[in-house]
Amino acid sequence: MAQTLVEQILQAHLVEGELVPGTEIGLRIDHTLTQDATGTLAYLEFEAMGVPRVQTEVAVSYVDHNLMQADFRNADDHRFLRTVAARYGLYFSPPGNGICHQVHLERFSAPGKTLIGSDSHTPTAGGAGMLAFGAGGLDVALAMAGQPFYLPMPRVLGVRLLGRLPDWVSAKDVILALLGRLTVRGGRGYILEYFGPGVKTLSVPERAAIANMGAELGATSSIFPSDDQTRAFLRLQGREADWRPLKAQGAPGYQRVEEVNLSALEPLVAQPSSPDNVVPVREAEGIPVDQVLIGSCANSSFRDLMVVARALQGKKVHPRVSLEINPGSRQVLENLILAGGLVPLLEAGARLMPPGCWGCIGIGQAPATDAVSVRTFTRNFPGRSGTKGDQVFLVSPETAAATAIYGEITDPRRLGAAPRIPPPRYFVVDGKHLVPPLPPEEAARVEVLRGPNIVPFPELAPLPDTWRGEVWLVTGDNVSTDDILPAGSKILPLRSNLPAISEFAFTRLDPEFPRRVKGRGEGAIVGGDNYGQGSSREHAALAPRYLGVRVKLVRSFARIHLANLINFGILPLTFEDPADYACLHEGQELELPEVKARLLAGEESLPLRVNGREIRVKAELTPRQRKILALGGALNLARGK
Ligand code: MIC
Ligand code: SF4
Repeated sequence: MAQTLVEQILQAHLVEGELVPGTEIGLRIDHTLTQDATGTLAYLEFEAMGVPRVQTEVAVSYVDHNLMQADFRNADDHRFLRTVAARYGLYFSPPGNGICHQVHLERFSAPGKTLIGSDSHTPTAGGAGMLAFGAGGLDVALAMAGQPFYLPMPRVLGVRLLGRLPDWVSAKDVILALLGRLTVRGGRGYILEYFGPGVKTLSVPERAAIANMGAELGATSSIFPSDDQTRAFLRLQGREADWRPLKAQGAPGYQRVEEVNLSALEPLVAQPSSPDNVVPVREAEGIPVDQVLIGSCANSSFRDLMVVARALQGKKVHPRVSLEINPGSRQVLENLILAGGLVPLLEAGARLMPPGCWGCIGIGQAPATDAVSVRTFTRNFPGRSGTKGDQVFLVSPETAAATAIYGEITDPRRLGAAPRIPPPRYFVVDGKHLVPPLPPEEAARVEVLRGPNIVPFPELAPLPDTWRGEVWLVTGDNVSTDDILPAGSKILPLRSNLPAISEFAFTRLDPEFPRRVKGRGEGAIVGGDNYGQGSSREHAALAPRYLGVRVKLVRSFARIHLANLINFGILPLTFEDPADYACLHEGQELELPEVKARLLAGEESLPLRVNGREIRVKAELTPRQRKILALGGALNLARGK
């Protein structure tokens, strides 16, 4: 029978529903991952469920996002995560081990398995044939508790790869080409399945870089077949036993096909301030640059850092430029050193950070005022770097290296012969700093250590029969979760302290928002298309809910944020007539008459009174989601309230 690779894996993990696009399916989850910034809340939620031990084959708690430990709060979070892992049967990856997606790819990825992670770039593991999804922390907590992961059955977009990448063009350029073509909304509702003769020319780390930034397309996931390249990668990792071949069967019916001729690609750049604002590097050449950052879960593999090392060998970084290297993992760093890649980087003038996310999420590395920053990272949403009015360009490691040398955006093809990076003769496999799960009897004796910054999960009130509130904010299109609840070094230490972090909700759009709405009952946010794109942080749902936001009325939602809103009892509504968006203004009185009963009765079209006038809004929700919303949140359902 003809079947896509995606359908095969979904079929093998299906516990509820049918593989009909648009309907809700429930999947058995094999692996989970969390990172520190989303993990603290995820484990508070897991604890609230009262399950004695994680139920998945593999569950890993990574510490990679906020490594600054500027005061006790961050260090308390790390200690909490370490003791929670020991108590509940998880692996723990301590600070310095590396970025969750890179380490998971190296040490745990397994073709054909499912993974959910409380980070939007979890689909990175699709580079090794895993079906991996980004999700809110509560969904990850539920999966750890043995519950299915629910999602709308995606469509499958086949991406046929032809040819072979030319010199100085790399995986990042493939995904930037797709972003330029499809935009940050173009992948919504789809899993991207790569196929065709070009696939075998790409190594697993290259495939992972492409799968990683499928998140920027808004895609549900991305996946590559498992073939000889996958086997070679797992062999290098000492895990060949985890390999199995996997590909689409027969002539599968992709709901849509895009073709990318790798041979015809050239170096590309995403200009400020959206990952889909893509042009050829040659069109941006000559822009003076102050900072070049190399790293992130998209581009910090051994291959990527070696390319930069070889390109910089015997050269010097331009005096205006601060070049900084954030390796993806300890293993990457060790192999870089062994292969002779580190000294050329340091000699050229690069600054080395320990493995981790760092400036990608605004932990240090903020650019100067009006400075141009060129990064191999994933996202360049406005202000995400930590500097207001920032100008962040996203590029491949090759383009970043050329730019660091010339001090202006430079097409790497100017550097002459392209470096060849053969697989290393000696490859260090470093798993010894991953703390394995404790046996159950020992785990039961572990005390979970909480500092004063770790505040228990709040009680969330159920939905009233009729809801009344006010429009508190009207926003535009493509609002990201970085706009809703920013990250950065000031706010990240508050991820386990909801009352404190809620003081920052929407402050990027309106600095007065929290002060203005507090104590005024409940309210609504109005938005445009692709509302809530970007990060999976559930704080972007929970913090507004804490302030009283109960309704979000938008043109369309991004997938993970929509799931998070439902999990925390925020009604996600869309306009029946999109023109009504223009009639909504801050301060208007809203009423959703008998909303609870209507929701529970399955009504898809609801009346909404705006200052007494009635419009119709859509509630496209499954029975499970309606129940959660009526109860005020998914945890209330899980606790059997
Ligand atoms: C991101 O890249 O935006 C993050 C920081 O990794 C987030 C998670 C978070 O906000 O903690 C993500 O991608 O989900
Ligand atoms: Fe970390 Fe950046 Fe990757 Fe998010 S996108 S996981 S912040 S490296």
